[in-house]
Amino acid sequence: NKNIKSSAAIISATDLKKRIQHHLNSTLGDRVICEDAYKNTPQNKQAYWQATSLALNEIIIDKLQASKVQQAKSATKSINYLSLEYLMGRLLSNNLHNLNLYKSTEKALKSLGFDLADLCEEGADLALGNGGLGRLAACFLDSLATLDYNAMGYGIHYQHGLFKQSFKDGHQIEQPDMWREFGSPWEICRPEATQLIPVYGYVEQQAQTDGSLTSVWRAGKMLKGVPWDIPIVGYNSSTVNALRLWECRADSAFDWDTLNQGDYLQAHHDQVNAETVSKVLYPNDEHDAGNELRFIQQYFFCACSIKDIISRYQLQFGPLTQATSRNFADKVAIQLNDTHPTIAILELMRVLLDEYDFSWQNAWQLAGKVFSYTNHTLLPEALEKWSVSLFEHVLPRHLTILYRINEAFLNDEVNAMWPNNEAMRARLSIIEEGEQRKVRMAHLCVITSHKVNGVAQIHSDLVKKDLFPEFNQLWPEKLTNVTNGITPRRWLKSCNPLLSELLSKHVDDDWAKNLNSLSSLSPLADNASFQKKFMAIKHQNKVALTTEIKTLTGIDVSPEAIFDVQIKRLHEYKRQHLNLLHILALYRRLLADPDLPMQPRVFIFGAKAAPGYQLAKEIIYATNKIAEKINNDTRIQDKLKVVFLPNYRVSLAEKIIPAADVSEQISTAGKEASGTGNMKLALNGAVTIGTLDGANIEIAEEVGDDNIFIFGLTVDEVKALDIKGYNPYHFYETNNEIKACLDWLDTDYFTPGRAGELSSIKQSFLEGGDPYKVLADFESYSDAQQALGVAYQDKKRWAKMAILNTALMGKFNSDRSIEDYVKNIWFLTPSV
Ligand code: 26Q
Repeated sequence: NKNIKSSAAIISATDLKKRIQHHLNSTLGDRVICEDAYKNTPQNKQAYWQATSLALNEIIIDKLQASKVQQAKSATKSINYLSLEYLMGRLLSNNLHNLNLYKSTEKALKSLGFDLADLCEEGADLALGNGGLGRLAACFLDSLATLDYNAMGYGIHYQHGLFKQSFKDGHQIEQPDMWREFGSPWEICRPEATQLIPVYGYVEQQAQTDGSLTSVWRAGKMLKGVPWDIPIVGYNSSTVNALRLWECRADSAFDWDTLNQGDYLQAHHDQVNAETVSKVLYPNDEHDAGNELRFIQQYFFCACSIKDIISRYQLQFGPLTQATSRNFADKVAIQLNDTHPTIAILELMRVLLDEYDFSWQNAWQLAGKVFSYTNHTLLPEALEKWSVSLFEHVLPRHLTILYRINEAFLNDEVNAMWPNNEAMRARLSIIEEGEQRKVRMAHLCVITSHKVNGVAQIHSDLVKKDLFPEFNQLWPEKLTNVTNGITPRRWLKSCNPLLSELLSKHVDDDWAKNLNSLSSLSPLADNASFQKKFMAIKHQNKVALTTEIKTLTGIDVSPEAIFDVQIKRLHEYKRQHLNLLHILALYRRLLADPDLPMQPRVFIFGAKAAPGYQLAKEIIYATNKIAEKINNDTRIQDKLKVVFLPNYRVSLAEKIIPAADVSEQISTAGKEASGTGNMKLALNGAVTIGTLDGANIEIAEEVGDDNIFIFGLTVDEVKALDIKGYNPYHFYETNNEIKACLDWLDTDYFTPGRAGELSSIKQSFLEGGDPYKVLADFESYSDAQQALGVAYQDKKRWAKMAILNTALMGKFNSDRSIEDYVKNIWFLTPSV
C-alpha cells in the first residue's frame, strides 16, 4: 500500500513536462500557437490547462484502478452517497495538492513558460449544486477518499449547472452555465455500466399458479442512464474513489421500434425529451419547485444508482438473494442527502420484490439496514411533498409499494403506540390528506431509515423536538446529530497558500489531515511577532482581493479597511437585508457627522437568488443601488464601501475567504440548519458576527465568547415572540434609526427619478410581518457591529482573535464528520 501512496510523489517535473507536452501535441491535436507573441493568449492558456489536467488525470486513473483492486481485496463495506447536488468547484489545484504534485507541476509549467496558479483559473467550476448541501457533499467525498473509505458518490450529470449571474443596472441576470461545452478532462464515460430505466405506464394484477396476485408494471417509456465518473482524489492517501453522474438519453431501441414505427421525426422528438431529464439543475434551494421534470430527475438518478449498486455488489460478492441479503446489508450503506433521493427507497423495494423475488418482510428489513437520511432544513417550504396523482402517473408501481409501507407503519407501529388514535395516524401518515393528496417524502425517509441526522447540534435538537417529535417517541435511538464540517485541503491549504506555509512552520503534525493540531498555535495568539506575520498574510490576501474587486466591479477599496463578508445564497432567513439595513444606518450616521470616528469598512456580498424568488432579487437590486450611491459619495471620505461581487461560486469563495476580517452569520435563530461558510471563514482567521444559530453555537463553544460577536434573539426567544405575537411596527415606531432607514427606501435617493423601486423591502418588514425578525434583532446587531469596530482598532486584540479562530477550528474538519457517520451510522472500515 505504501507503494501506491508514494507513486505519485515520485513523478518528477521533467516527467510531468513530457506528459503535458504529449497531450498538447497528440490528444489536443496541436492546438497551441507557439510563437512568443501568442504564448499567453486565452486560447493557449486553455490548451495548457487542458493538457495539464489530462496529464494529471492519467496519473489519477492509475490510482483509481489500484484503489478498486484494493477495495475488492479488502472486501470492505462501501458507502453510497446519493445527492442531487455536488458543488465540486475547480479540480486542478485541489487534485495537485492532494497528490502532493503541486510543486513539481508548477516547476514543469514554469519551464514551459506558464504560471500554474494562473492556469488553474482557466478551469470551469463544476457547479452541479445550489449551495450548502451540494458543497457539503463535495467536502464529504474529499474526506472519504482521504480516510481510505470505499465510497461512491451518485448524482446527475447536468448539462448545465447552476446559472451564471451578472448584473445589469443592478438587476440579477441569469445565463446558462456551459461547464462542459467542449468536454471536461476529468470525466470518464462508462458505457458498460449503462442502465435502462422504465417510467410511466400502468400496473397489472397477474394471477400466479398458486392463485395469488402479483403486481406487474407495464412501463410506458424507457430512459437510458449513461454514467460519467469523476475521480475523487484523497489527500495524502492511496485512495481514489469516483463520483458517478448519470446522463439521461432516450432508449433508441425501445422508442424507435415499439413506439414510433414509421414516425421518424417523432422518434427524434422523444430523444430530445429524454435528454431534458439531465439538462439542467433546478436553481431553487430551500424551496420545493414541485414539477414533473424535477420528479423524474429524482427518480431517474435513484433508479440508475440502485441498479448500479446492486450490480457492483453482485460482481464482487455473487448473486443477491434472500439467503444472501444479510451480506448485502453488511457490504452496502446508502446515505440520502436530504429527501431529494427518497425514491431510492421505493426503487430498492421494487427491485427486490419484482426482480429478485424477495418477500415483503425480507425486502423491508434490508431497506431499513442500508438506508439512512440527513435532514438539512426545518423550513416548511423546503420540505418536499409530491402529489399522489403525479406519483401515480409517473411511478404507478412505486406508489403501490409506498401504500403498503404506510399501511404497515400505521397499523403496526402507530397503532401499538397510540391505539385507535385517528389524529395521530393522520399526522404521521406518509400521505397528507386534503383536496390534493400528497406524499410527505421526509416521513418515508424517517420511517425507513435506521438513522436520521441533523447537521448541527441545535438543528438536530430541533428536528427531535419540533419537526419529528412523535417519530422520536416511537424510535428514541433513531434521530441523531452529525455536525457538518469542511475539508481543510480546499478551504485552507489550497485557497490560502501563504497562511498554510506559516502554519506548517509552527505546527509539527500534518494539520491538513489532523486539523486539531492547529490548537498548538493558541499560545502564539499573544506573541507579537507571530501576530505580525499572521496579520501581514491577511493583509496580503486583502490586497489580492482588492485587485479582484477592481477587475470585477470597477470599485476601489482599501485593504486598510475592515473586510466584512457575507457570502451565501440569497434568502430572507439568512438576512442579507439586516446587513443592508445596518449599512444604511452607518451611512446615515456618517452623513450626520462626517467626522464620526470609525474604522473604514468594506461590506462585501456574494449571493445568487433563485430566479423565481422575487424579493431575493429585489434585495440584490437594492444592495447594488445603495452601493452605487455610497461608493460615489465623497462626503463620507471612503469610510464606507459596499461591493456586491457577481457570480458567487466555489472558485470566487476561495478568493474572498482568505481575505475576510469579519464573517456575517446572521440568520434568524432556528432557521440555518448549520452553515458551513461560517467554518471556512473562521478557519481563515475571520471573526464571526452571528446569531446563536446552527453551527455558530458550536463555533462559539470552540473559540470562546471573547473571540466571537454574538447578538440577537435565541431560538427560545424567537419562539416566545411568536407566541406572544410579533409586531414589527413597534420597532418602526419606537426606533428613529429604523424608521428613517426604512422610509429612505420609499424615496428616490438611491434610484433617482424612480421612487418606490426599493419599497418592497420596507413592505416585507411592515405589512409583510417581518417573518424573520429583522427589526427585532436590529439594535442588538448594530451594537455588536459597534463593539466589533472598536475591537478592530486594537490591533493586538484583533490579531489574537483572528489567530484563535484559525487555531480552534479543528472540530469542523469534515474528516471528523465522516468519522462520526462511520461510527454511528455506516459502520465502515478503511480499505487500506
Ligand atoms: C427541493 C425540492 C425541489 C427543488 C429544490 C429543492 C431543494 C434544493 C436544494 C431544497 C433544498 C436545497 C438545499 C438545501 C441546503 O443547501 N441546505 C443547507 O445545507 C447545509 C449543509 O448541511 C447547511 O449547512 C445549511 O444550513 C442548509 O441551509
